[in-house]
Amino acid sequence: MAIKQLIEAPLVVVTNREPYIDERVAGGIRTIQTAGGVVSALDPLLQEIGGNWVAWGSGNADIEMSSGGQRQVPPERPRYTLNRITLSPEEVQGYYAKYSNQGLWPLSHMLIERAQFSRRAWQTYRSVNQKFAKRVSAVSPPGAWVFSHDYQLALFPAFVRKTRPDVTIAHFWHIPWPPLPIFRLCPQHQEILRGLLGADVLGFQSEQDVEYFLNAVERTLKTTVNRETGRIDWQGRSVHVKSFPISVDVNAIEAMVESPRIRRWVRGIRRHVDRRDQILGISVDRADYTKGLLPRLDAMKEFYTLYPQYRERVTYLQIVVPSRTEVAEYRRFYEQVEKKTQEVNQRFATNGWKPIITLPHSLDRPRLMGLFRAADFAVVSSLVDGMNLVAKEFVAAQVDKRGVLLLSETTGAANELEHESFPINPLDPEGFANTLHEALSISADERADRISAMRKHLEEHTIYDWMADIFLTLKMAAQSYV
Ligand code: GDG
Repeated sequence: MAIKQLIEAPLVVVTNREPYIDERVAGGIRTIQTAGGVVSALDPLLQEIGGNWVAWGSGNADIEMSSGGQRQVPPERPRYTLNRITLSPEEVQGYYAKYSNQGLWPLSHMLIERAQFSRRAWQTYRSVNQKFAKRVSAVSPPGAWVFSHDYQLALFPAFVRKTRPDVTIAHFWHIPWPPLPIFRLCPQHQEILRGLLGADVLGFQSEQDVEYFLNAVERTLKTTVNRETGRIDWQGRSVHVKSFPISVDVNAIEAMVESPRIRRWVRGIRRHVDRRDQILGISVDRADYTKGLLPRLDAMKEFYTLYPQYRERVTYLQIVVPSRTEVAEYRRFYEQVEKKTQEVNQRFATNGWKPIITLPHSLDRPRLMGLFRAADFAVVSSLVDGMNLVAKEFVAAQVDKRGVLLLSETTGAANELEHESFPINPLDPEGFANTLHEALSISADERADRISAMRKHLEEHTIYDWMADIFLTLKMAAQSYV
Protein backbone atom coordinates (compact mmCIF):
# COMPACT_ATOMS: atom_id res chain seq x y z
CA MET A 1 0.00 0.00 0.00
CA ALA A 2 1.43 3.35 -1.03
CA ILE A 3 0.13 5.04 2.10
CA LYS A 4 2.40 2.93 4.21
CA GLN A 5 5.39 4.70 2.71
CA LEU A 6 4.01 8.08 3.70
CA ILE A 7 3.92 7.27 7.36
CA GLU A 8 7.17 8.20 8.98
CA ALA A 9 6.30 7.85 12.65
CA PRO A 10 4.37 5.44 14.86
CA LEU A 11 0.65 5.94 14.29
CA VAL A 12 -2.02 6.42 16.95
CA VAL A 13 -5.65 6.54 15.80
CA VAL A 14 -8.21 8.06 18.16
CA THR A 15 -11.97 7.72 17.72
CA ASN A 16 -15.01 7.73 19.94
CA ARG A 17 -16.26 4.35 18.68
CA GLU A 18 -13.97 1.36 18.91
CA PRO A 19 -13.13 -0.72 15.83
CA TYR A 20 -13.86 -4.03 17.60
CA ILE A 21 -16.51 -4.69 20.22
CA ASP A 22 -16.31 -7.65 22.60
CA GLU A 23 -19.56 -9.14 23.75
CA ARG A 24 -20.44 -12.08 25.91
CA VAL A 25 -22.47 -14.71 24.11
CA ALA A 26 -23.56 -18.15 25.21
CA GLY A 27 -20.41 -20.21 25.37
CA GLY A 28 -17.82 -17.43 25.24
CA ILE A 29 -16.85 -14.08 23.83
CA ARG A 30 -17.71 -12.74 20.43
CA THR A 31 -15.73 -9.94 18.81
CA ILE A 32 -17.51 -7.91 16.16
CA GLN A 33 -15.88 -5.41 13.88
CA THR A 34 -17.85 -2.18 13.82
CA ALA A 35 -19.09 -0.94 10.43
CA GLY A 36 -18.34 2.44 8.87
CA GLY A 37 -15.99 4.10 6.45
CA VAL A 38 -13.28 5.18 8.88
CA VAL A 39 -12.91 1.80 10.52
CA SER A 40 -12.84 -0.02 7.21
CA ALA A 41 -10.08 2.30 5.95
CA LEU A 42 -7.89 2.65 9.02
CA ASP A 43 -8.13 -0.87 10.42
CA PRO A 44 -6.35 -2.48 7.41
CA LEU A 45 -3.70 0.24 7.56
CA LEU A 46 -2.97 -0.38 11.23
CA GLN A 47 -3.05 -4.11 10.59
CA GLU A 48 -0.32 -3.57 8.05
CA ILE A 49 1.94 -1.14 9.89
CA GLY A 50 1.01 -1.80 13.54
CA GLY A 51 0.37 0.95 16.06
CA ASN A 52 -2.26 1.99 18.55
CA TRP A 53 -5.97 2.75 18.40
CA VAL A 54 -7.54 4.53 21.36
CA ALA A 55 -11.34 4.51 21.74
CA TRP A 56 -14.18 4.27 24.21
CA GLY A 57 -14.74 0.63 25.12
CA SER A 58 -18.48 0.48 24.65
CA GLY A 59 -18.92 -3.31 24.73
CA ASN A 60 -18.96 -5.65 27.70
CA ALA A 61 -16.88 -3.86 30.35
CA ASP A 62 -15.76 -7.02 32.19
CA ILE A 63 -14.18 -8.43 29.07
CA GLU A 64 -13.04 -5.24 27.43
CA MET A 65 -11.40 -3.84 30.51
CA SER A 66 -9.55 -6.96 31.52
CA SER A 67 -5.79 -6.57 30.97
CA GLY A 68 -6.03 -2.84 31.61
CA GLY A 69 -8.25 -2.18 28.61
CA GLN A 70 -5.50 -3.13 26.18
CA ARG A 71 -6.01 -5.80 23.59
CA GLN A 72 -4.23 -6.95 20.47
CA VAL A 73 -6.55 -6.98 17.47
CA PRO A 74 -7.90 -8.46 15.29
CA PRO A 75 -8.31 -11.35 17.71
CA GLU A 76 -7.59 -14.04 15.13
CA ARG A 77 -4.43 -12.38 13.83
CA PRO A 78 -3.26 -9.71 16.29
CA ARG A 79 -1.50 -6.83 14.55
CA TYR A 80 -2.02 -3.68 16.61
CA THR A 81 -3.05 -2.52 20.08
CA LEU A 82 -6.57 -1.42 20.85
CA ASN A 83 -6.62 0.76 23.98
CA ARG A 84 -10.07 1.01 25.44
CA ILE A 85 -11.24 3.80 27.71
CA THR A 86 -13.84 2.96 30.34
CA LEU A 87 -16.66 5.44 30.76
CA SER A 88 -19.15 5.37 33.62
CA PRO A 89 -22.87 5.62 32.78
CA GLU A 90 -22.74 9.27 33.92
CA GLU A 91 -19.83 9.95 31.60
CA VAL A 92 -21.62 8.32 28.69
CA GLN A 93 -24.63 10.50 29.37
CA GLY A 94 -22.77 13.80 29.78
CA TYR A 95 -20.06 13.39 27.17
CA TYR A 96 -21.74 11.27 24.52
CA ALA A 97 -25.53 11.43 24.76
CA LYS A 98 -25.78 15.04 25.91
CA TYR A 99 -22.94 17.35 24.96
CA SER A 100 -21.93 15.55 21.76
CA ASN A 101 -25.23 14.28 20.45
CA GLN A 102 -27.77 16.74 21.84
CA GLY A 103 -25.47 19.75 21.62
CA LEU A 104 -22.72 19.73 19.02
CA TRP A 105 -24.40 17.32 16.57
CA PRO A 106 -27.64 19.30 15.96
CA LEU A 107 -25.83 22.65 16.14
CA SER A 108 -23.25 21.60 13.55
CA HIS A 109 -26.12 20.43 11.33
CA MET A 110 -27.69 23.86 11.80
CA LEU A 111 -30.80 22.44 13.46
CA ILE A 112 -30.58 24.97 16.24
CA GLU A 113 -33.90 24.28 17.87
CA ARG A 114 -32.79 20.77 18.68
CA ALA A 115 -29.52 21.85 20.28
CA GLN A 116 -29.30 21.70 24.05
CA PHE A 117 -26.25 22.54 26.10
CA SER A 118 -25.69 22.36 29.82
CA ARG A 119 -22.70 23.29 31.91
CA ARG A 120 -22.83 19.98 33.70
CA ALA A 121 -22.65 18.06 30.43
CA TRP A 122 -19.84 20.37 29.32
CA GLN A 123 -17.79 19.51 32.40
CA THR A 124 -18.19 15.81 31.64
CA TYR A 125 -17.36 16.33 27.95
CA ARG A 126 -14.24 18.17 29.03
CA SER A 127 -13.11 15.56 31.51
CA VAL A 128 -13.71 12.69 29.08
CA ASN A 129 -11.66 14.50 26.42
CA GLN A 130 -8.95 14.82 29.06
CA LYS A 131 -9.21 11.12 29.76
CA PHE A 132 -8.67 10.35 26.07
CA ALA A 133 -5.69 12.72 26.01
CA LYS A 134 -4.15 11.10 29.07
CA ARG A 135 -4.39 7.68 27.55
CA VAL A 136 -3.03 8.79 24.19
CA SER A 137 -0.14 10.58 25.91
CA ALA A 138 0.64 7.38 27.78
CA VAL A 139 0.66 5.06 24.76
CA SER A 140 2.19 7.32 22.10
CA PRO A 141 5.82 6.57 21.26
CA PRO A 142 8.11 9.62 20.93
CA GLY A 143 7.31 11.73 17.87
CA ALA A 144 4.14 9.73 17.08
CA TRP A 145 1.56 10.86 14.58
CA VAL A 146 -1.85 11.11 16.21
CA PHE A 147 -4.91 10.92 13.95
CA SER A 148 -8.02 11.87 15.94
CA HIS A 149 -11.62 12.17 14.85
CA ASP A 150 -14.76 14.19 15.10
CA TYR A 151 -16.96 16.33 17.28
CA GLN A 152 -16.83 14.09 20.33
CA LEU A 153 -13.14 14.91 20.72
CA ALA A 154 -12.92 18.63 19.97
CA LEU A 155 -10.90 19.43 23.11
CA PHE A 156 -8.60 16.46 22.79
CA PRO A 157 -5.92 18.00 20.50
CA ALA A 158 -5.06 20.86 22.89
CA PHE A 159 -5.00 18.50 25.89
CA VAL A 160 -2.55 16.16 24.18
CA ARG A 161 -0.35 19.01 23.02
CA LYS A 162 0.04 20.19 26.60
CA THR A 163 1.52 16.93 27.82
CA ARG A 164 3.10 15.69 24.59
CA PRO A 165 4.45 18.55 22.50
CA ASP A 166 6.58 16.02 20.58
CA VAL A 167 3.63 14.40 18.76
CA THR A 168 2.06 15.72 15.55
CA ILE A 169 -1.74 15.75 15.50
CA ALA A 170 -4.24 15.65 12.64
CA HIS A 171 -7.88 15.98 13.61
CA PHE A 172 -10.66 15.29 11.11
CA TRP A 173 -14.13 16.81 11.61
CA HIS A 174 -16.62 14.49 9.86
CA ILE A 175 -19.73 16.62 10.16
CA PRO A 176 -20.51 20.09 8.77
CA TRP A 177 -19.05 23.20 10.38
CA PRO A 178 -21.85 25.75 10.88
CA PRO A 179 -21.77 29.46 10.01
CA LEU A 180 -20.70 31.80 12.81
CA PRO A 181 -24.14 33.05 13.95
CA ILE A 182 -25.07 29.42 14.61
CA PHE A 183 -21.73 28.27 16.01
CA ARG A 184 -21.79 31.15 18.51
CA LEU A 185 -24.88 29.64 20.10
CA CYS A 186 -22.64 27.00 21.59
CA PRO A 187 -21.93 28.50 25.00
CA GLN A 188 -18.42 27.04 24.95
CA HIS A 189 -17.60 27.96 21.35
CA GLN A 190 -14.30 29.61 22.21
CA GLU A 191 -13.10 26.61 24.18
CA ILE A 192 -14.09 24.32 21.32
CA LEU A 193 -12.01 26.38 18.89
CA ARG A 194 -9.04 26.49 21.24
CA GLY A 195 -9.27 22.74 21.74
CA LEU A 196 -9.22 22.02 18.01
CA LEU A 197 -6.38 24.46 17.40
CA GLY A 198 -4.18 22.17 19.45
CA ALA A 199 -3.90 20.08 16.27
CA ASP A 200 -1.31 20.65 13.55
CA VAL A 201 -3.68 19.69 10.77
CA LEU A 202 -7.43 20.25 10.88
CA GLY A 203 -9.45 18.52 8.20
CA PHE A 204 -13.01 19.19 7.07
CA GLN A 205 -15.24 17.65 4.42
CA SER A 206 -15.66 20.73 2.21
CA GLU A 207 -14.28 24.15 1.32
CA GLN A 208 -17.43 25.62 2.79
CA ASP A 209 -16.73 24.01 6.17
CA VAL A 210 -13.16 25.32 6.06
CA GLU A 211 -14.37 28.80 5.26
CA TYR A 212 -16.86 28.81 8.13
CA PHE A 213 -14.23 27.48 10.51
CA LEU A 214 -11.62 30.08 9.50
CA ASN A 215 -14.21 32.77 9.86
CA ALA A 216 -15.09 31.55 13.37
CA VAL A 217 -11.42 31.56 14.41
CA GLU A 218 -10.81 34.99 12.93
CA ARG A 219 -13.84 36.59 14.48
CA THR A 220 -14.02 35.00 17.89
CA LEU A 221 -10.34 34.50 18.71
CA LYS A 222 -9.19 37.66 16.91
CA THR A 223 -6.45 35.78 15.13
CA THR A 224 -5.30 36.32 11.58
CA VAL A 225 -5.75 33.48 9.19
CA ASN A 226 -4.07 33.12 5.84
CA ARG A 227 -6.82 32.19 3.41
CA GLU A 228 -4.37 31.48 0.60
CA THR A 229 -2.56 28.78 2.53
CA GLY A 230 -5.25 27.89 5.07
CA ARG A 231 -2.75 28.48 7.88
CA ILE A 232 -3.52 29.93 11.25
CA ASP A 233 -0.73 31.24 13.45
CA TRP A 234 -1.68 30.08 16.87
CA GLN A 235 0.40 30.26 20.02
CA GLY A 236 3.67 30.28 18.11
CA ARG A 237 2.72 27.38 15.79
CA SER A 238 1.02 26.93 12.46
CA VAL A 239 -2.25 25.07 12.17
CA HIS A 240 -3.00 23.82 8.64
CA VAL A 241 -6.73 23.89 7.86
CA LYS A 242 -7.85 22.10 4.73
CA SER A 243 -10.72 20.21 3.16
CA PHE A 244 -10.27 16.48 2.63
CA PRO A 245 -13.52 15.05 1.21
CA ILE A 246 -13.82 11.51 2.56
CA SER A 247 -14.58 8.72 0.11
CA VAL A 248 -14.93 4.97 -0.36
CA ASP A 249 -12.80 2.08 -1.56
CA VAL A 250 -14.31 1.53 -5.01
CA ASN A 251 -12.23 -1.58 -5.77
CA ALA A 252 -13.13 -3.25 -2.49
CA ILE A 253 -16.83 -2.57 -3.06
CA GLU A 254 -16.59 -3.85 -6.61
CA ALA A 255 -14.86 -7.02 -5.43
CA MET A 256 -17.58 -7.47 -2.79
CA VAL A 257 -20.46 -7.26 -5.26
CA GLU A 258 -18.67 -9.52 -7.75
CA SER A 259 -18.14 -12.31 -5.22
CA PRO A 260 -20.11 -15.49 -6.06
CA ARG A 261 -22.24 -15.22 -2.90
CA ILE A 262 -23.31 -11.63 -3.60
CA ARG A 263 -23.79 -12.22 -7.32
CA ARG A 264 -26.24 -14.98 -6.43
CA TRP A 265 -28.02 -12.71 -3.95
CA VAL A 266 -28.27 -9.90 -6.53
CA ARG A 267 -29.54 -12.32 -9.21
CA GLY A 268 -32.21 -13.57 -6.83
CA ILE A 269 -33.39 -10.03 -6.04
CA ARG A 270 -33.43 -9.01 -9.70
CA ARG A 271 -35.39 -12.09 -10.72
CA HIS A 272 -38.00 -11.25 -8.12
CA VAL A 273 -38.14 -7.59 -9.18
CA ASP A 274 -38.19 -8.25 -12.94
CA ARG A 275 -40.78 -11.01 -12.79
CA ARG A 276 -43.20 -8.54 -11.26
CA ASP A 277 -42.12 -5.71 -13.57
CA GLN A 278 -41.11 -3.71 -10.52
CA ILE A 279 -38.73 -0.79 -10.02
CA LEU A 280 -36.67 -1.11 -6.85
CA GLY A 281 -35.58 1.92 -4.84
CA ILE A 282 -33.37 1.90 -1.80
CA SER A 283 -32.21 4.14 1.03
CA VAL A 284 -29.90 3.36 3.94
CA ASP A 285 -29.60 5.60 6.95
CA ARG A 286 -29.03 5.62 10.63
CA ALA A 287 -32.32 6.63 12.23
CA ASP A 288 -31.24 10.24 12.59
CA TYR A 289 -33.31 13.38 11.96
CA THR A 290 -30.47 14.94 9.91
CA LYS A 291 -30.95 12.25 7.25
CA GLY A 292 -34.33 13.66 6.20
CA LEU A 293 -36.26 10.43 6.66
CA LEU A 294 -39.59 12.07 7.50
CA PRO A 295 -39.62 14.60 4.63
CA ARG A 296 -38.58 11.75 2.32
CA LEU A 297 -41.71 9.82 3.29
CA ASP A 298 -43.79 12.93 2.53
CA ALA A 299 -42.11 13.06 -0.85
CA MET A 300 -42.87 9.41 -1.56
CA LYS A 301 -46.50 10.08 -0.69
CA GLU A 302 -46.46 12.97 -3.13
CA PHE A 303 -44.82 10.78 -5.77
CA TYR A 304 -47.53 8.10 -5.64
CA THR A 305 -50.19 10.83 -5.63
CA LEU A 306 -48.83 12.86 -8.55
CA TYR A 307 -47.77 9.82 -10.58
CA PRO A 308 -50.30 7.04 -9.96
CA GLN A 309 -48.75 5.02 -12.81
CA TYR A 310 -46.01 4.06 -10.38
CA ARG A 311 -48.38 2.51 -7.85
CA GLU A 312 -47.82 -1.23 -7.70
CA ARG A 313 -44.60 -0.67 -9.66
CA VAL A 314 -42.11 1.33 -7.60
CA THR A 315 -41.21 -0.46 -4.39
CA TYR A 316 -39.06 1.47 -2.03
CA LEU A 317 -36.91 -0.42 0.46
CA GLN A 318 -35.75 1.69 3.38
CA ILE A 319 -33.09 0.39 5.69
CA VAL A 320 -33.32 2.34 8.91
CA VAL A 321 -30.70 1.34 11.41
CA PRO A 322 -31.53 2.28 15.02
CA SER A 323 -28.93 4.75 16.22
CA ARG A 324 -27.92 6.52 19.46
CA THR A 325 -30.66 4.75 21.34
CA GLU A 326 -29.16 6.18 24.55
CA VAL A 327 -30.85 9.45 23.53
CA ALA A 328 -34.63 9.59 24.11
CA GLU A 329 -35.12 11.91 21.15
CA TYR A 330 -33.64 9.30 18.82
CA ARG A 331 -35.96 6.60 20.14
CA ARG A 332 -38.96 8.88 19.59
CA PHE A 333 -37.72 9.73 16.14
CA TYR A 334 -37.56 6.08 15.19
CA GLU A 335 -41.21 5.67 16.21
CA GLN A 336 -42.20 8.66 14.07
CA VAL A 337 -40.56 7.08 11.05
CA GLU A 338 -42.44 3.85 11.65
CA LYS A 339 -45.72 5.71 12.02
CA LYS A 340 -45.32 7.76 8.86
CA THR A 341 -44.27 4.70 6.87
CA GLN A 342 -47.45 2.94 7.96
CA GLU A 343 -49.52 5.94 6.88
CA VAL A 344 -48.07 5.87 3.36
CA ASN A 345 -48.45 2.11 3.17
CA GLN A 346 -52.06 2.22 4.34
CA ARG A 347 -52.90 4.83 1.78
CA PHE A 348 -51.36 3.12 -1.28
CA ALA A 349 -50.97 -0.60 -0.55
CA THR A 350 -53.04 -2.99 -2.63
CA ASN A 351 -53.54 -6.72 -2.37
CA GLY A 352 -50.09 -8.22 -2.53
CA TRP A 353 -48.13 -4.93 -2.92
CA LYS A 354 -46.74 -2.50 -0.41
CA PRO A 355 -45.03 0.70 -1.54
CA ILE A 356 -42.53 0.87 1.32
CA ILE A 357 -40.71 -2.00 2.90
CA THR A 358 -38.67 -1.23 6.00
CA LEU A 359 -35.69 -3.27 7.12
CA PRO A 360 -35.29 -2.14 10.70
CA HIS A 361 -31.85 -3.63 11.27
CA SER A 362 -28.39 -3.55 9.82
CA LEU A 363 -27.22 -5.89 7.09
CA ASP A 364 -23.71 -7.21 6.65
CA ARG A 365 -21.69 -4.96 4.38
CA PRO A 366 -21.40 -7.29 1.37
CA ARG A 367 -25.17 -7.78 1.26
CA LEU A 368 -25.78 -4.08 1.65
CA MET A 369 -23.49 -3.43 -1.30
CA GLY A 370 -25.35 -6.19 -3.15
CA LEU A 371 -28.64 -4.35 -2.60
CA PHE A 372 -27.03 -1.21 -3.98
CA ARG A 373 -26.00 -3.20 -7.03
CA ALA A 374 -29.50 -4.59 -7.49
CA ALA A 375 -31.41 -1.32 -7.07
CA ASP A 376 -32.87 0.83 -9.83
CA PHE A 377 -32.55 3.98 -7.78
CA ALA A 378 -31.18 5.18 -4.47
CA VAL A 379 -32.34 8.15 -2.46
CA VAL A 380 -30.13 10.22 -0.18
CA SER A 381 -32.17 13.09 1.18
CA SER A 382 -30.27 14.40 4.18
CA LEU A 383 -31.22 17.86 5.42
CA VAL A 384 -27.53 18.48 5.99
CA ASP A 385 -24.71 15.95 5.84
CA GLY A 386 -20.94 16.33 6.13
CA MET A 387 -20.38 13.96 3.22
CA ASN A 388 -22.74 10.92 3.08
CA LEU A 389 -20.90 7.77 2.22
CA VAL A 390 -24.06 5.90 1.23
CA ALA A 391 -24.27 8.00 -1.96
CA LYS A 392 -20.72 7.07 -2.90
CA GLU A 393 -21.14 3.40 -1.96
CA PHE A 394 -24.23 3.16 -4.16
CA VAL A 395 -22.27 4.49 -7.13
CA ALA A 396 -19.33 2.19 -6.43
CA ALA A 397 -21.61 -0.87 -6.19
CA GLN A 398 -23.49 -0.09 -9.44
CA VAL A 399 -21.33 -2.29 -11.64
CA ASP A 400 -24.28 -3.07 -13.95
CA LYS A 401 -24.89 0.68 -14.33
CA ARG A 402 -28.65 0.43 -14.18
CA GLY A 403 -29.37 2.76 -11.29
CA VAL A 404 -29.93 6.45 -10.74
CA LEU A 405 -29.02 8.45 -7.67
CA LEU A 406 -31.27 11.09 -6.15
CA LEU A 407 -29.01 13.18 -3.99
CA SER A 408 -29.80 16.00 -1.63
CA GLU A 409 -28.08 19.22 -2.68
CA THR A 410 -27.17 19.87 0.93
CA THR A 411 -24.78 16.95 1.39
CA GLY A 412 -21.00 17.09 1.04
CA ALA A 413 -21.30 14.35 -1.59
CA ALA A 414 -23.29 16.71 -3.83
CA ASN A 415 -20.16 18.86 -4.24
CA GLU A 416 -18.66 15.99 -6.21
CA LEU A 417 -21.65 14.17 -7.70
CA GLU A 418 -24.14 16.93 -8.47
CA HIS A 419 -23.77 16.80 -12.25
CA GLU A 420 -24.56 13.14 -12.79
CA SER A 421 -26.87 12.51 -9.89
CA PHE A 422 -30.38 13.97 -9.71
CA PRO A 423 -30.23 16.81 -7.20
CA ILE A 424 -33.13 17.14 -4.79
CA ASN A 425 -34.16 19.62 -2.17
CA PRO A 426 -35.15 17.45 0.79
CA LEU A 427 -37.81 19.96 1.88
CA ASP A 428 -39.59 20.18 -1.46
CA PRO A 429 -41.80 17.07 -1.68
CA GLU A 430 -43.36 17.98 -5.04
CA GLY A 431 -39.98 18.81 -6.56
CA PHE A 432 -38.60 15.57 -5.17
CA ALA A 433 -41.49 13.59 -6.69
CA ASN A 434 -41.00 15.27 -10.08
CA THR A 435 -37.28 14.56 -9.98
CA LEU A 436 -37.86 10.92 -9.17
CA HIS A 437 -40.23 10.67 -12.12
CA GLU A 438 -37.67 12.38 -14.36
CA ALA A 439 -34.88 10.09 -13.13
CA LEU A 440 -36.95 6.99 -13.84
CA SER A 441 -37.73 8.22 -17.34
CA ILE A 442 -34.20 8.49 -18.77
CA SER A 443 -32.83 5.88 -21.17
CA ALA A 444 -30.64 2.94 -20.14
CA ASP A 445 -27.75 4.56 -22.00
CA GLU A 446 -28.06 7.78 -20.09
CA ARG A 447 -28.22 5.89 -16.80
CA ALA A 448 -25.05 4.03 -17.69
CA ASP A 449 -23.29 7.25 -18.73
CA ARG A 450 -24.17 8.96 -15.51
CA ILE A 451 -23.03 6.07 -13.33
CA SER A 452 -19.81 5.71 -15.35
CA ALA A 453 -18.94 9.37 -14.89
CA MET A 454 -19.56 9.20 -11.14
CA ARG A 455 -17.61 5.95 -10.82
CA LYS A 456 -14.71 7.50 -12.68
CA HIS A 457 -14.67 10.37 -10.21
CA LEU A 458 -14.69 7.96 -7.27
CA GLU A 459 -11.93 5.83 -8.77
CA GLU A 460 -9.82 8.97 -8.89
CA HIS A 461 -10.79 10.04 -5.37
CA THR A 462 -10.81 7.02 -3.10
CA ILE A 463 -10.63 6.69 0.67
CA TYR A 464 -6.90 6.01 0.19
CA ASP A 465 -6.46 9.35 -1.55
CA TRP A 466 -8.23 10.93 1.43
CA MET A 467 -5.83 9.28 3.86
CA ALA A 468 -2.78 9.97 1.72
CA ASP A 469 -3.69 13.63 1.47
CA ILE A 470 -4.10 13.91 5.23
CA PHE A 471 -0.86 12.07 5.96
CA LEU A 472 1.04 14.19 3.42
CA THR A 473 -0.20 17.34 5.13
CA LEU A 474 0.69 15.84 8.50
CA LYS A 475 4.17 15.02 7.25
CA MET A 476 4.64 18.57 6.08
CA ALA A 477 3.45 19.83 9.46
CA ALA A 478 5.77 17.43 11.31
CA GLN A 479 8.73 18.58 9.21
CA SER A 480 8.07 22.22 9.91
CA TYR A 481 9.01 21.56 13.54
CA VAL A 482 12.40 20.17 12.75
C1 GDG B 1 -20.64 10.70 9.49
C2 GDG B 1 -21.16 11.97 8.82
C3 GDG B 1 -19.84 11.37 6.78
C4 GDG B 1 -25.52 2.00 7.31
N1 GDG B 1 -26.39 1.01 7.52
C5 GDG B 1 -25.69 -0.13 7.45
C6 GDG B 1 -24.36 0.17 7.20
N2 GDG B 1 -24.28 1.50 7.12
C7 GDG B 1 -23.04 2.22 6.81
C8 GDG B 1 -23.14 2.85 5.43
C9 GDG B 1 -22.08 3.94 5.53
C10 GDG B 1 -22.16 4.35 7.00
O1 GDG B 1 -22.84 3.31 7.69
C11 GDG B 1 -22.94 5.64 7.18
O2 GDG B 1 -22.14 6.68 6.75
P1 GDG B 1 -22.73 8.09 6.32
O3 GDG B 1 -21.64 8.85 5.68
O4 GDG B 1 -23.89 7.89 5.40
O5 GDG B 1 -23.31 8.79 7.63
P2 GDG B 1 -22.89 9.00 9.20
O6 GDG B 1 -22.99 7.75 9.96
O7 GDG B 1 -23.78 10.10 9.68
O8 GDG B 1 -21.36 9.50 9.17
C12 GDG B 1 -21.22 11.78 7.29
C13 GDG B 1 -19.29 10.19 7.58
O9 GDG B 1 -19.30 10.47 8.98
C14 GDG B 1 -17.85 9.88 7.16
O10 GDG B 1 -17.02 10.99 7.28
O11 GDG B 1 -19.99 10.97 5.42
O12 GDG B 1 -21.60 13.00 6.67
O13 GDG B 1 -22.45 12.33 9.32
O14 GDG B 1 -20.80 3.43 5.27
O15 GDG B 1 -22.91 1.87 4.45
N3 GDG B 1 -23.40 -0.74 7.06
C15 GDG B 1 -23.76 -2.06 7.16
N4 GDG B 1 -25.05 -2.42 7.41
C16 GDG B 1 -26.04 -1.50 7.55
O16 GDG B 1 -27.19 -1.87 7.74
N5 GDG B 1 -22.83 -3.00 7.02
